[in-house]
Amino acid sequence: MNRRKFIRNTALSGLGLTVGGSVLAKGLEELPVSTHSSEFKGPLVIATWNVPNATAKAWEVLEKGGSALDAVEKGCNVEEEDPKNSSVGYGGLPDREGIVTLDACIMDHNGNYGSVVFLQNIVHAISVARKVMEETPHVLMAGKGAEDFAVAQGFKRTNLLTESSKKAWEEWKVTSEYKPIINIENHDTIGMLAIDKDGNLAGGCTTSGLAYKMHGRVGDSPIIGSGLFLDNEVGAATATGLGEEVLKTVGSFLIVELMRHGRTPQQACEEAVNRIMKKQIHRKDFQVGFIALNTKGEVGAYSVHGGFSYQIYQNGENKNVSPDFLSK
Ligand code: SD4
Repeated sequence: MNRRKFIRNTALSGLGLTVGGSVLAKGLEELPVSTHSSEFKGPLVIATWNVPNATAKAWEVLEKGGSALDAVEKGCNVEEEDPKNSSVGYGGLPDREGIVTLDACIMDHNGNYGSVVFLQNIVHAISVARKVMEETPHVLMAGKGAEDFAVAQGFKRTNLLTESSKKAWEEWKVTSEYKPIINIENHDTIGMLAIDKDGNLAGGCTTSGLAYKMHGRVGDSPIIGSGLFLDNEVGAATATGLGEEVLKTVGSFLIVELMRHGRTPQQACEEAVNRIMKKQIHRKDFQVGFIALNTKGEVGAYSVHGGFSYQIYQNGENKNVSPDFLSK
């Protein structure tokens, strides 16, 4: 039994959740690695927005034969520590009280998931989410508890509010007008999906959420099925944009299920955007964008408005693509 399984078994017993040694042990066995056909276009990584440094980092892992899970974590870490990315990690724009709160999640090919919401003072939220997944019996931790857990796991406390985010917030306070930003050019919430040489999928999503949100607000990004979902037998999807709309339609789960029923990643992304906009015919002032990947390594992307882009690193080439969109 490895350390992770040991900790998890111990913790589950502590919670009185042991359901009989053999059943539990069996339930925690790794699932078989998926096989893939000659049509396979991987390994590859895709990410929301114009994030060449993040996909390059993820590709470095994939190229050496590393796992999709390590690739998405390392790739997302690049944006989390970049003070110029004002939607993620260090330098992320704060809420209306001037406090930076982070949401992040990660998912592996066995369907394991870990998430942190309303996390403060820790740069690498996605790495804390991975620790939740691998070192605890839980899947989602919030706020102060998540922060204390991160510190106990060796993460350093850091003030995430940079001078430039503070200045932007102070300027915003002059009007305090709250309206969703359509696109933050070049950088935004990072949702990343990867498939490794073994055909295994992983995904991660990390964000400081909507700028000037209400204190305590949590978006779609850390919520399984909304900001991120994958099924190793089908594919993966992730979202960016106005989280409330993605949450209401469970967008990423919807895309994976549509792919399960035969849609291409592109068709599935389009249907998810259409599903949102069908209920929002009078409201076109917000952006939502999805990207998706299937087990063959085919990709798709679609958004409500133009201006959305995604980054893809495949066959040694790192490029930014502007996908089609609904509102023309
Ligand atoms: C949220 N979906 O918190 C995130 C924000 C985002 O592009 O993706 N912005 O609602």
